[in-house]
Amino acid sequence: MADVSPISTDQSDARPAITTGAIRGSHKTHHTTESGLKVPARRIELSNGEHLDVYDTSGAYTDDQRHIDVHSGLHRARAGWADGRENRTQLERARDGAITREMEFIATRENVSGELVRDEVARGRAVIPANRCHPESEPMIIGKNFLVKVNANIGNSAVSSSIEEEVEKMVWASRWGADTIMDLSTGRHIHETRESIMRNSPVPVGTVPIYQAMEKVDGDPAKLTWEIYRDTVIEQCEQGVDYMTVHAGVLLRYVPLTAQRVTGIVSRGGSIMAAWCLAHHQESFLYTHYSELCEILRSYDVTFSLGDGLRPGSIADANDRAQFAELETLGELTHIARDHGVQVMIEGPGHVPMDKITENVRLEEELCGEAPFYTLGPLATDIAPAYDHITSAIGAADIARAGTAMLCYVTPKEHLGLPNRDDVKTGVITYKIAAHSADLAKGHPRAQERDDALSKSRFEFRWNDQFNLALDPDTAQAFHDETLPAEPAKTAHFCSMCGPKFCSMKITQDVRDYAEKYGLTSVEAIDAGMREKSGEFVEEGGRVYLPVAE
Ligand code: IRN
Ligand code: FE2
Repeated sequence: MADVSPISTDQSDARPAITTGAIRGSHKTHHTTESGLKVPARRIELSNGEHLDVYDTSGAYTDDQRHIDVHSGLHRARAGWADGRENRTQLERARDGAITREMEFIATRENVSGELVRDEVARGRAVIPANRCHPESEPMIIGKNFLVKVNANIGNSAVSSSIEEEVEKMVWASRWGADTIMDLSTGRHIHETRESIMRNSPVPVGTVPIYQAMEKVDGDPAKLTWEIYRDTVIEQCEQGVDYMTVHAGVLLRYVPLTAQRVTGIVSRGGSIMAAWCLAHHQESFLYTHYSELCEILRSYDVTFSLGDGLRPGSIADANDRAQFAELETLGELTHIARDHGVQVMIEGPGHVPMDKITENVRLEEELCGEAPFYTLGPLATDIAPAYDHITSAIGAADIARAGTAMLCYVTPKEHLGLPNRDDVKTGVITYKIAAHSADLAKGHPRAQERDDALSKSRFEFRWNDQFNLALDPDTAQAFHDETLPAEPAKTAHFCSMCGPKFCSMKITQDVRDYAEKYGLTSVEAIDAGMREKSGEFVEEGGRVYLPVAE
């Protein structure tokens, strides 16, 4: 359904601005760390006087009714945090035994100890994507022992959308809970689009630099060179990109392994690198210049997201030789990057039937030294174009439960077109469901608080609280109001689904009231009620079928 958006992009004057406000029923609050850092949270106020604070990714955009000037960008909160340690990455600092400010911030945000954060980063089991040139971002962590994260892809293509629209999509995605966004823009104004996104993004931003390098050679992969690619990477590091997809595992000898596949190579970056290797009959320059690339990323503390250029693009191709051969190479590259002090995560599939999902996590952990896994879905079936946010959320929930640290969302437009703002929201909410379901199943200590609060409000017919605690309060209320729009219905002890007489929750509450009245427990109350009924039954002759009154 279409949203009634509190965000509007005002382009009537020369300076484009984004007007935003709090998500309904909630406001921004801050938790303070030991050394005084302010960590944002979203406080949902309940009608019974209680409140619940939830993880908040929306940045300054929900502080209050605000006008954010797209040109001047967000406050550079993280500037100066490195304290003269600009030459050390989070991984190196963690190995030194230091708890950085980013780690301290994250510990409060995730409700864990700073030492746990440091230890997971030092082992390479978690990453903190935080380029020093992106001081506007709020630190977050990606790792299996933390909350499962969600990435939203945005970006224009050669054929549609403007810079403002992309900034608005970024704001919109983080508003609904995207933990990171990736700018996959191609076409013209790629640098300017990214600059606007970087300066206005409260969440880490990822890119795939090979896309921009391709623009520089007019779309002919054979013309790509290491030098063009390297300069593109440096340009993006300077702008503050926090993590980069690098398809360095697509080796020349792996390309023939895809020949018999149903869908060949479906990765954009993977197909570009395969085309380059075949055209030159040489090993990929990403692979041969990998150490140099590590040094560049290290000097900005940009995190590698080693790309799955040979991921399966169909159920038929899942877990095949090409996919796992590339994964072996990604393992080798992980260890090289870590030796350079660079943080690494590993991208994963794709399209995978549910019985083949766990094997992906097991192998990735084994081959890549437990580097955080970051998967695209996977889609658990191929048969539902237009519903691939759902086919992929099924796989995503399963793979996250098995240990995937971050999920790359899929929108309803997957395989069909470029997502608009509504699709972005649908994709993010769908993936928050998958991620949170995994958090519950993994026994994350605080995950269930929100479920309990919502269920309690549902049982007590506090409708507004139920809406406000929902991942998407606006749609929850709109669906309720479709049938019962009047204000008294917000306190009514029924909804239009079952009506007043058949509401199971209403009946359960009647049972409890009866119990209280007669001083019984609920079980006794049901028992007493039953005996009363059976007494009536016997009194009336014990007949199952009563004669029709004449
Ligand atoms: C995530 C996991 N596997 C792939 N991804 C995302 O797909 C990746 O992070 C990036 O956003 C996009 C790259 O697509 P190609 O170039 O591999 O198709
Ligand atoms: Fe696909």
